[in-house]
Amino acid sequence: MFKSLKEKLSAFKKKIDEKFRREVKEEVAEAKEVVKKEEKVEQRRVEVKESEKEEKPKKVGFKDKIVTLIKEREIVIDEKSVDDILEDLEIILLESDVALEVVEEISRRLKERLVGRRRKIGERLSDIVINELKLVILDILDRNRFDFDEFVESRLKEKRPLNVVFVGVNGTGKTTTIAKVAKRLMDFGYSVVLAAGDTFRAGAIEQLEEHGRRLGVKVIKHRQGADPCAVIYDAIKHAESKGIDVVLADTAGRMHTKKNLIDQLAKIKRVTKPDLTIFVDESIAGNDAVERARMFNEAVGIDGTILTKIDADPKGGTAISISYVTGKPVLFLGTGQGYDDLVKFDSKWLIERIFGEI
Ligand SMILES: Nc1nc2c(ncn2[C@@H]2O[C@H](COP(=O)(O)OP(=O)(O)OP(=O)(O)O)[C@@H](O)[C@H]2O)c(=O)[nH]1
Ligand SMILES: [Mg+2]
Repeated sequence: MFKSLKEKLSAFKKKIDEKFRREVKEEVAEAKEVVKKEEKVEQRRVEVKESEKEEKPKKVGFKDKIVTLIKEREIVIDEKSVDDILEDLEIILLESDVALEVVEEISRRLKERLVGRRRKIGERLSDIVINELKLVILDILDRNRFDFDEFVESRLKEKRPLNVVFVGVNGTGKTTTIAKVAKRLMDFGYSVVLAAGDTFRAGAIEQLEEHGRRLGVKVIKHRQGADPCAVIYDAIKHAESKGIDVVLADTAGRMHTKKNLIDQLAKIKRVTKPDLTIFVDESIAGNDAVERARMFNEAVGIDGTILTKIDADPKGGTAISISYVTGKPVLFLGTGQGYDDLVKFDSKWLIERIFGEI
């Protein structure tokens, strides 16, 4: 997970350290000069005092003096150093599929936090930069907080089934994610029914039925080619009559550029009035996924995103960017093909995965 981003950040940190080592050497040389001058002055004082037969003052060692002087010395982080650092960082972030507007935001905020900041000479500049970077990204990730579990719990107090519709382009993991979410809800004690709303792709209904069979969940289906609105509507009626808590509705994958297919989604929303419309996309798609999320949100309106295939993503930029760009929260991350490979979105978890070994 995020292998290439981690490697790049490690190299970035090393580069700052090298620059910092040169700086420290210069500082140490300067400190030595200062101490030497002091020593000379003191030597003269001692000679005078000795001639006056006074008690000889206790002498502090040359080395101790340098250590103290260096430790107490502070350096102000200047704009030029920050600009150099940010130039490298921006390239890394862009190469890692962080969306341009997010790169700019990270850079701007980091600059604000670093320029003019004082650091003790013993403090590593690279540690300061990485720590501040973590805080900035954490803040960006936390902009659109949403707790799926709390939402489900509070909405179910209304005593009608919760309707959750999953949308997105082809092959990104919608159907698998529906099965994972179903499993998770059942683990929490809720009852679930699945709606086979992908009536378009051959084999899609059977695929959902197979998940239903494995998980022990009922699937409401019509034949291939039927109106998905009718399928989802039926699933809601079924849930109402049987007292089932949650309807999870599959839909056919569609490109955000196909107007007639996007219009069909708008119709599904109008007719079935979902409590949540969740956009599913794969982390490995990078800026494409972010762009698709933006366009689905503009065209049909989404309440949040689930990013799949995080386990196979070396870059991480999609996860960093998608919520900022859409203004909608990330609800879950898909971390594998198994039913339990679903992690509730947690900014700290993500930061730990990105920066853990750096
Ligand atoms: N590694 C990994 N693979 C995943 C993840 N989620 C889904 N997949 C795999 O992605 C492939 C496509 O998943 P589907 O659930 O069929 O995707 P879909 O969006 O429903 O596809 P269409 O119905 O064709 O639009 C399958 O092989 C899944 O096992 C994930 O989090 N990690
Ligand atoms: Mg599917």
